[in-house]
Amino acid sequence: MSAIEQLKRDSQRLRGSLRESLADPVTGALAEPDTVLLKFHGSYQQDDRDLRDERRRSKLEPAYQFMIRTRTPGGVVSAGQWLKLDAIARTFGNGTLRLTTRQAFQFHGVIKRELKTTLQALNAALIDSVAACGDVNRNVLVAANPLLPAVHAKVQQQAVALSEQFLPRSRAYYEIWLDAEKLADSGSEDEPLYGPAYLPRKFKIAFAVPPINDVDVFAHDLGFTAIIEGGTLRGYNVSVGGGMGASHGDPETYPRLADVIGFVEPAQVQALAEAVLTCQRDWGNRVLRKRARLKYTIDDRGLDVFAAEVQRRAGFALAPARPVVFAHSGDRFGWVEGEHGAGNLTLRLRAGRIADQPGAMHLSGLRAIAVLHPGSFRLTPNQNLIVAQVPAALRARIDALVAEHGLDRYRRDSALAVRAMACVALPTCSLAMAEAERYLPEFSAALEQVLARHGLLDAPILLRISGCPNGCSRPYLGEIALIGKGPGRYNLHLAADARGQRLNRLYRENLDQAGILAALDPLLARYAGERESGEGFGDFLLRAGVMQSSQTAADIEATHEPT
Ligand code: SRM
Ligand code: SF4
Repeated sequence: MSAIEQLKRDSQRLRGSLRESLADPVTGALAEPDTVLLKFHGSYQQDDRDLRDERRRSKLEPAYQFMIRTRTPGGVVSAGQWLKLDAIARTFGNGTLRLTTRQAFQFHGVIKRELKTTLQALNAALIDSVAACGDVNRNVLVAANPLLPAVHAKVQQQAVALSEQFLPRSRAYYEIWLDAEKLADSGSEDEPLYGPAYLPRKFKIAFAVPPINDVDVFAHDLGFTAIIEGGTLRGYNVSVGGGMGASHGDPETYPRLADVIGFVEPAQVQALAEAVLTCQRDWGNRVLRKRARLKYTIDDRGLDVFAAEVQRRAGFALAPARPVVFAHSGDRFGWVEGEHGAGNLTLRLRAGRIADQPGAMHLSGLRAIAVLHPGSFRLTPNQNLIVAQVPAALRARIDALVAEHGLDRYRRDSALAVRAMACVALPTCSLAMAEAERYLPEFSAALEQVLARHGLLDAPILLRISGCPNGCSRPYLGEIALIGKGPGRYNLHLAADARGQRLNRLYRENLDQAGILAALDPLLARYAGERESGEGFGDFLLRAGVMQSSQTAADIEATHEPT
C-alpha cells in the first residue's frame, strides 16, 4: 500500500491531528500528515510562490496560506449566498473569488488562524467544502447551459442526490470546523460506502445535457449524458474511465476519454453510480498512486470485465446506449430566454477569476447584481457565470451594472478569448511548472494578432492552457492547448475537436511563446485558406493530415513520445 493509504486508515476517519496542527502557534503550516487529511475537508495548504525566494533569503518560513474549495453541485448558489461568498473573499481571502472548472468557488490566501472562522462563515451561507478535494467523490458537474429548463431541473436534482449519497459519513468536518459535539465513538464511525481508506484516488462525475457538452462528460470517471426524446428525459448514456491527468515523460500515465457502456433510466442512476464507485474502491490501485484513477483500473482489468462487474453489483443489465449528438463544449453567452419570461445572462469571466481591477470592477459589479437580483447564480464548467432567472423588469438594470463594471467582456472578447480556459497555476498551485491563468491574457492577445493576419478573428477556436500536465483546465480537449513544461515553456498540443469527443495530441515540445506562434502560424494560414464551411480548427488539422486521430489508448500514450 502507498503511504497515503496507511495514513487514511490511521486517520480516525479524517481527523488525524488536525486540531493540534491548527492550534500550533509556532508555524503557519500544518503537520505534514494533516495537510493530506485537510484535502478531504475541502482545503489545501499552499504557499505564495511569488514570495518563496525572498522569504528563503530572509530565513522566513514560506508564506503559508490555504485554499478553500466549495462543494456546490451543478454550481448553483442563491443571490444571498453570493453576497456571503463575496464577503468571505474580502474578509478572509485575497479579495478575489475564483470559479473553477468544476463549478465550485475557491478562496485563496486564507491564513491558518482564520481557516476555522472562514469555514464557519461558509457554513453560515449554507455551503460546505466537505469532500471538495481528497480521495472521494468530488463536486458533481451539471450542464449549465440548458435549452430545456424542465429537463435540466431533473438532471440537477439527480446530481444533488448523488453528491449527498457519496458524502463521507465521518463527522470530523463538523467537529473540527463547526464545533459540533464530539461523540463517544468519534473516529470509528461507519463509512459504509467508502470503508476505512476511502477511494484509491479522486472520483469525478458529470451530467451532460446535449447538444451542449459544457461539462466535458468524457473527461470524467463517470458520466451521464441525458437522453431527451420529445422534450422528456428518458434516461442517460453511461460513460466510464475518463480523466485528464498525466506526467511529462511517463507513458504509464495519460489522458483518456471515457467509454460509453450503456443506458440507464433515471431511477437506476444511483444504483449504477454506486456500483461504479464501489468497483473502483475495491479494484483501484492502492499501491501506485499515479495509476490509481478509474481510467487505469479499466485499462488494467479490461472494459468488458469492468462493465460486467458494475452490472452485477447494480443488479440490472445496462440497455444499449442511444445516439447522441454534441454541438460544442462551450457556453452560450449573453441573454438566453428562460421560463415564465425570466432570462439567463451568461457572462465571460477570464479564467474564472473575479476581482476588482481598474476598469474591471468585477467583484463589486457582481455584488451589486446580487443585491438587486432575486434569482440564482450558476457557475459554468468553462469558468464562466450565469445570472439565472432574471425577471424581465430587471434586465435593463442588470445590463447597466454589467456595462458599468466591465462585465461585458462576452461582447468585447474575440471568439478565441471568450472560449479559452486556463487553470490557476502560479502563484498558488504547488504543482505548476509554468504560468496559466496569469499568462492567458498575454498569450491570447499574441495569438489574436496571428489570427487577425489570417482573417480568422471570428473563428471559434478552443484554446486551453494548463500550468502542468495534470490538466485542470481539461487541456487535452482543446483544439490548441499549452501544457506547462517549465518557466515560460509549454508543450503544444493540437487537434481535439470542439465537442469534447476527441483528445488532442502533442505537436511540439518545450516551446516559448515565439516558438508556439511560429508553429501555429503556417497551420492557421492553411486553415484560413483550405477549411470547409463550419469546419473547426482541430477537425481541419486531422483532415489535412497535419495531425492523426487520437482515439485509442495506444495513440494517446504516443502523445508522450517526443515528436
Ligand atoms: Fe486540479 C491538483 C486546481 C480541476 C486534475 N488542481 C490540483 C491542485 C489542488 C494542486 C495540488 O494538488 O496541489 C490545484 C490547486 C490550484 C490552486 O491554487 O487553486 C488544482 N483543479 C484545479 C482547479 C481550481 C483548476 C481551475 O483553474 O479551475 C479545478 C478545481 C475543480 C473543482 O472545483 O473541484 C481543477 N483538476 C481539475 C480537472 C478538470 C475537471 O475535473 O473537470 C482535472 C482533470 C480531470 C481529472 O481529474 O482527470 C484536474 N488536479 C488534477 C490533477 C491530476 C489528477 C490525475 O488523475 O492525475 C491534480 C494532481 C493530483 O491530483 O495529484 C490536480
Ligand atoms: Fe496546478 Fe497543474 Fe492543475 Fe494547473 S494543471 S492548477 S498547474 S495542478
